[in-house]
Amino acid sequence: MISGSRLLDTISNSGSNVTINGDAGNEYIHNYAPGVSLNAGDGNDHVSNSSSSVTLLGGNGSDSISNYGDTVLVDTGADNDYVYNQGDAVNLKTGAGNDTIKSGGSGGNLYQYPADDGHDTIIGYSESDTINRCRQLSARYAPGQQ
Ligand SMILES: [Ca+2]
Ligand SMILES: [Ca+2]
Repeated sequence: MISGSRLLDTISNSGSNVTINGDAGNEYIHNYAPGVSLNAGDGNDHVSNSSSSVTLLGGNGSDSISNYGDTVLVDTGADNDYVYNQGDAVNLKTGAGNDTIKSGGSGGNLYQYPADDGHDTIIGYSESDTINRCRQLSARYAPGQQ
């Protein structure tokens, strides 16, 4: 278990199968190892991941999440979040707030938008992606970068 303090922190992890918990402050959290569960907690956090089989939770606050790993679960949590995804087979779930997802990679992603919780935007939607419950969705069907 790796935990941040209430001040601005930078956490870099290269250990597999660990849990990383940010605290109430604004953190920069970088993960380079597989099997990691990462929760940024409250605050406006910057999260990046480059490994597979990882869970990324933004928590409260306006978070910026960059994912380059495959088979990853991203849950933005509350508030207005930004996700940049280059991974494949990624499960992207947006919470309350107006979220923006910019996605590339070759696809196979699942976008989950709980209804009535804000106005979300996808950029880079791919033909092999799936969208669930897109009631508030404004999707621009621009081709994803390969
Ligand atoms: Ca935090
Ligand atoms: Ca959030």
